[in-house]
Amino acid sequence: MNTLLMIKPEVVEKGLFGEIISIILRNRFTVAKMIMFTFDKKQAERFYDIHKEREFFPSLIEYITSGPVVALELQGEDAIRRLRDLVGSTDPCKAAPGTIRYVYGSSIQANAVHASDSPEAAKKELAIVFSGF
Ligand code: FUP
Repeated sequence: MNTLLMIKPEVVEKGLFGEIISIILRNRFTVAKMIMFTFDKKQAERFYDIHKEREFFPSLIEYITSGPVVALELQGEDAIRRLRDLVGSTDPCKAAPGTIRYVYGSSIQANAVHASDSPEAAKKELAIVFSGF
């Protein structure tokens, strides 16, 4: 099953998304698709709808729509689990050294990247990003 890696606005703004793509390629993922775009509010709310009751939801939507993201559909052996391991914990302060969030994350919200956490999430998130629904 393919998975989604999304490089978040603060990394794109700093011009560091190429470094993250290099890490991905060096870890033997294959890029099936890639796109740069800016979420509109509706699309962002659908993407993060499992969090809609959480207190951080409005702030998360404002953040993720604040500028362009770079999204990649990745394929590879055990891609979903391997990518989650490479990305690290949600909170960069708790992420293991060497993980993408440890190196590039600056807060629990601005945590550099998103990676799908299950086959169902990957299917839904890839459809939103690459097919607009
Ligand atoms: P993850 O699967 O590691 O991306 O983490 P979650 O699904 O738990 O959270 C999704 C996003 O919500 C995070 F990337 C950032 C945001 N978030 C907050 O802003 N505050 C929180 O306390 C938890 C998550």
